[in-house]
Formats: sequence, structure tokens, C-alpha cells
Amino acid sequence: MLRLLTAGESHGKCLTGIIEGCPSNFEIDIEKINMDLARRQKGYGRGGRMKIEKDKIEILSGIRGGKTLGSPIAFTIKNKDYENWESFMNPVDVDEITKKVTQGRPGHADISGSVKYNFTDVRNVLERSSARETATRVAVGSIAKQLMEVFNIKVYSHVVALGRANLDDPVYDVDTIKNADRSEVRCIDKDIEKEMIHEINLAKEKGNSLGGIFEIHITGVPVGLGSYVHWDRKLDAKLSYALMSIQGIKGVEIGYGFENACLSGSDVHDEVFYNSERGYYRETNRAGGIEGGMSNGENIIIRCAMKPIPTLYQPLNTVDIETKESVTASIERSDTCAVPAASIVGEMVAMTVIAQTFLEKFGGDHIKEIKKRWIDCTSI
Ligand code: EPS
Repeated sequence: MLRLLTAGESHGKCLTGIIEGCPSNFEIDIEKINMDLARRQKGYGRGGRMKIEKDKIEILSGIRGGKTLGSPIAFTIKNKDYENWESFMNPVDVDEITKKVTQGRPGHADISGSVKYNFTDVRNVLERSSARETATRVAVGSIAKQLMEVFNIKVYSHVVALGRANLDDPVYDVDTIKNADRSEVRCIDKDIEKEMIHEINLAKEKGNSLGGIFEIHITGVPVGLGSYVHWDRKLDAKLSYALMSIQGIKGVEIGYGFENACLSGSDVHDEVFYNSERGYYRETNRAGGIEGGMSNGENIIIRCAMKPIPTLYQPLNTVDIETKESVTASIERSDTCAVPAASIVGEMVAMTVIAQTFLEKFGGDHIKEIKKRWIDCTSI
């Protein structure tokens, strides 16, 4: 079982994570983790913060000479901006007045978080609820991704909708999706890419923000990850849970989930074929690679909807948590659009779940043991 815990405030000293359950003798390339961290920092529509940060992982435990020890992997990612925030975020000695916030943003954790934890300063909420936390999930997912690559499981993603600009036809061709890394908005169609950038520019001009939809494709997944037996071990349920936990994600769809609901069964279900080379296979993949809560051997395809960022430079109305008077919401420096970055976070979070369910099925203490079980189970 791969367990994880993350900690850290957006402008605190650093972000921290602990991963427990990673098998031993697995070679980890730290630079590849840094590359994924850098991929998350990109994207047209980000604000000023990303010019300050250069996210790099520092491993504190669990890896020796580039190989996992089987013990918990602890790591940290420095917040460079802490230098500018030290007097407001220091764990002991702090200026509580200058950066105090009482005007919570609609759509953010601000107000409910302040009520829940009995705070009179919304900063105590927003520092942790910030999407800065996703850097730790990328680091964890990047390790999971490297582990899964040993078993030929790979992940890709692209942005399919941003504001009113969207790809008309869903593209299920992984070779095309690979090109998303070359686009500032992770869009594989040059014309739609221009429209997306235009949408972001318009939103920025108006002090507004934008959401969108990204799609994740996972290839090489063996049959039978997840379960049809137990509700809490279903692969689609686990993926949805984890992806929904990414800041701003409000919808998760497996395959053509919503479109399928309005069609007849004969137009929806993927017919099954067999040959000795591939085993069971389908010519279509409307199910998105998951049937009965288990992977069926086809590519896993997931779409996630992200709401527009709640920080608006033309703020909406809210209520001051101290005076209870009607006011406009506070403005924190923010991004206009973080959908391209969220698509990288989605890749990594999905791979964390794939690694968890993979280890549930094939798991062992060391990599050799797992490889043996994997070969035994996947040979047709
Ligand atoms: C965020 C606000 C912005 C974003 C931040 C998430 O930070 P700041 O207030 O420091 O400008 O840049 O995202 C990150 C720091 C990141 O690493 O993704 C928010 O309010 O959620």
C-alpha cells in the first residue's frame, strides 16, 4: 500500500511530503522529478509567483545512492517566496496585522475554513488551501510514474477546453497528445490553442479568471487493477476521489461517461475481441479503459473539469468575517488560469492511484519480487 501525507503553507518555509510503501531497490531519477515539477510551473495565464519559484525536490530519507530503501521517502520543496514572507509566516515570531485578510473570496475555502477552525484571519486558511500544495502531489506522482514506467505504464495529458475555446472532437490518439508539452496551454490543435490564449487574455483584461477541462490518458495498464468486489477498491472510484481532491476540480469523467448516459447500450459498450498476441481487446474505448471497477487493458481515459480560480481582480461581493458587513472580496496575487498546470497535476495524481492499485495487486517488498508477479499475471 502506497500512503502519502503532504504538509506546507503556500508562503511558508517549504512544502513537505512523506511517501510510505514504495518497494526497495527501485532506481529513482531525481532530475525527472524536477522536470515534472517544472512542467507544473508552466502554462499561459499564470501570475507573478511562478517567476519567483524554481521548484526542486530535496530528498530527506528513504533513498540511498539513487535507489529506494523501502523505508518512508521524506522530501521537501523550498518556497523561494518565503524570503519575502518570513515576517508574516514565521512559525514563532510573526506580524499578524500587515497581511491579515477578513474578506473571504466566494468559491474559495476562505469563509467555511475560518468558521470551521475558528479563525479571525482568512490567511490561516488560504495559505494551506492554496494550489501551491499541488507541487508536493506532483513530486509524489512523479515517483509513482517512474515506478510504473518499469512496467511500461505511461501517462499523458492535454487541455481540451479552456473558457469557451474547446476541441470539437475528443482526441484519443496518444501520439498526438504527446505534443501537448510543446503548447503553452497544453492544446494539441494550433487554431484552438490561439483561441485559448485569446480567452485568457480577455479574462485577464477584465480582471476575471478561467477554468477548463483536461484529459488524462494512461497506457499499458494491465487487466484487473481495482476491484468489482469491494466498493472502496474500485479503480474508477479511487481515481475520481483522488482527482477530485485537486484544488479547483469539480468534475471527473471516465471515458465518455456523460455522453454515454444519453445513448442506447448498443451504441455505448465496447465489443470484445481476442487474439493470442493481445489477449482480449476492444476496437473502441468508450468505457475509458475501466469496466466493473477494474482496468480492462485498454487505455484509461479521464476528463477533469476545473472551475475558474476564485481570486478575481474585479472581486465579487462577500461578507467581512469580523464586521459581518457586505464588502468586496479580498485580492490575493493569483493566476488568471491554471488549467494547463492542473493537467500536469492530474497526470501525477492519477499515476499515484495507478501505482497504489498496481501494488495492491502485484505488490511486494522489493522490485524484483513485484516484477516476477507482474510477469506471471500478465503473460497470456
Ligand atoms: C494560489 C495563488 C498564487 C498561485 C498559487 C496558488 O500564489 P501567490 O498568491 O503566491 O501568487 O501562484 O500557486 C502556486 C504558488 C503554485 O505553485 O502553483 C492560490 O491562491 O491558490
